[in-house]
Amino acid sequence: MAEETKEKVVKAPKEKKLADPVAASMDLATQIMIKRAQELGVETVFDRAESMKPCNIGIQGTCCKNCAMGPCRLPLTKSVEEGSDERKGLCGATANTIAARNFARMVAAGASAHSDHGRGVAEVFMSVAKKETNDYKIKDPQKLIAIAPYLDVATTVEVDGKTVDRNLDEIALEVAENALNEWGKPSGELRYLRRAPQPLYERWKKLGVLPRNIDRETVEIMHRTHMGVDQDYKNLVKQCTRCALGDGWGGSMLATDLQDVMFGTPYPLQSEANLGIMKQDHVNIIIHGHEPILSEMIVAAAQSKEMIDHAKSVGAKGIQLGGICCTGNEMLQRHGVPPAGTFLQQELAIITGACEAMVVDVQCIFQNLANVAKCFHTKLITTHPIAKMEQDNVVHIEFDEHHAMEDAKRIVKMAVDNFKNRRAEVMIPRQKATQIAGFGVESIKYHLGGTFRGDYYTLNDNIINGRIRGIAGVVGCNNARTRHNEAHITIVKELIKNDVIVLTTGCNGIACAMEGLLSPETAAVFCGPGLAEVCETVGIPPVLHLGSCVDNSRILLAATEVVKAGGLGKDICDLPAAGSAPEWMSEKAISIGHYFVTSGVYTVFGLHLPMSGAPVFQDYMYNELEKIYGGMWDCEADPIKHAHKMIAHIDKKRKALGIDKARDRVLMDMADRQKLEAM
Ligand code: BF8
Repeated sequence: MAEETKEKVVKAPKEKKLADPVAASMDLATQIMIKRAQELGVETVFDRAESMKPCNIGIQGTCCKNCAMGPCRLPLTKSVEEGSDERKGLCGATANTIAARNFARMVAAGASAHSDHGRGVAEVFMSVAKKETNDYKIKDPQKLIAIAPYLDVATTVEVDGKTVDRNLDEIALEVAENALNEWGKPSGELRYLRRAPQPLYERWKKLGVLPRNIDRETVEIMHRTHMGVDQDYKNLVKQCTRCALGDGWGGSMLATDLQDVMFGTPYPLQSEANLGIMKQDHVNIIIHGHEPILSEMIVAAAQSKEMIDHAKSVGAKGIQLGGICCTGNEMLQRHGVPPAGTFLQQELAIITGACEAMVVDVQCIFQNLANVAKCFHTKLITTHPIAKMEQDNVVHIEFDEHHAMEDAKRIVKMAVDNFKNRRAEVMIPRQKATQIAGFGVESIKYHLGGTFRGDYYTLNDNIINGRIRGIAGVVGCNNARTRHNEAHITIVKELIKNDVIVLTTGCNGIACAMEGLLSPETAAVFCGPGLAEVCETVGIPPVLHLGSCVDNSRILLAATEVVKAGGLGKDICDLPAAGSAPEWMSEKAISIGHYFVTSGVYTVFGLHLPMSGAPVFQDYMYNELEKIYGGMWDCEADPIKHAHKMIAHIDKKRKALGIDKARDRVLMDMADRQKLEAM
């Protein structure tokens, strides 16, 4: 090629496509900030989603890169669709094996993220039990006593023939030891599995899928998916089950419980949500990530007189904290700190020009935050030894439970000192909504329980009489491949319109809050008549926010309580219930989905699932699993169809329970009633 032509090629870069703000998000604040970013020439995930398209074979789940003879790519072909599948990798691996291996590795990564978070919490809890730290304490001794028996820790002792309460410090130490053991004990099975309904536990036992310890199951997935090991997709799925159950009923559940013991069990409180929570005249600190070990201390430091006085001394009116992702949910449910947005809004919080510091720990953190922060005065602070960033404008302040308050104050002070350095014109969108959050197994018991007839009696009674058609768990991420929040909101609205009560966590919870669906007033506007009546009587929103993604364990336990309260079958798979992750993107969502499915829940994901390239494997996941576990996977990108698949499943379960007639009565309109009266 002539030199001149070469020059031309280099000098003519393709113009970058920009996102259309309205097509990218249904949320007005987000649209405003995408536009603002584009005016300032700051690139965001929404723009990148325009210029880079996903790999068509990866999406199908049939690209194998587990050895250096590959990557071997096995896209769907016409002959496969016609029933003849000759596709093989170099080693002979079939599309089913490849898709199952890829799926298994996603489960392992997702379960590891939740469970390593849980381990970190358990380690801090051990420091508390050993009294090695003054910064963290046991805030909820009642919860400690409630969970101790599930970890085989006695709460009473016999003294002189009398039963007396055991010393709380002793209980804490033993709980810490037994909890930490769950990650690596050499024999036995996870203790928390016995919290599941008895028939479910027995089914897992019979199938040989009881997790032995949390870490072992992820290591075994990595072994089995190594080149030349497990080549039977059904056997791989079995190991996925062990690993995912070790997440839901293990690492995640332990994280939730020990966080509640140390930081307090959430109870309903009022707050707000969306970027409009940031304040022009305040020092704004955004905490992003997942572990409340960090955010608990930052909340305490930011509320200290010392730091508030310091903020005033630099000309600010105070300190405004806001959360992104699940740290946002953790701070919300225990302190009422408002989330500034979901996963897809993380860059936008900095683009307001009013973010003095963004403090991050682990999971769901864009590396591009560093590039965005460079365009503003924002200090981007990493805090976790396992999650650093390579860019040189990122500050690393390692957070350690032994001097947690000192670290937190250092971080808050850095943010306050940065207030005077604001460069760009501040532009905070006004949009924010009021929300009631902080629900959990305990508070549902309080609001929807009955004193005399069983803990979840009122809830069960209203499901049986048909005012509430069923229960949906709608959870999970945003994904830049689909319009931000649209599927979340459409599905949730369709469910409550059809009298299905929704339990939410993660970014779905934040999306619902931003849209105003987490307020009791919503019931009259969006719910069907039965659900509206219950919500108005009890004074709850139709969408109950149960916290972060590790708190999906609260949904498992809430479902177990519903089973225990009676009248709706003997197992989770008997309940008129379904799960959904409308805009999933994370490997954690796959682990969550699989522990829901294998706990008996029909679970529908939005967008696509990486198994469409292996139809036999996909059929096993979508259809055969129901015969084994009572729950199965499904995928539906259209949000209305997605909601109606869930409702159809709920109706199927109502019919099997013989309560479908009750539902018919509730659905009678005025004309039907008049007809009855005339008879
Ligand atoms: O763990 S919902 S985008 S923030 S992964 Fe991440 Fe998904 Fe949000 Fe919380 Ni969960």
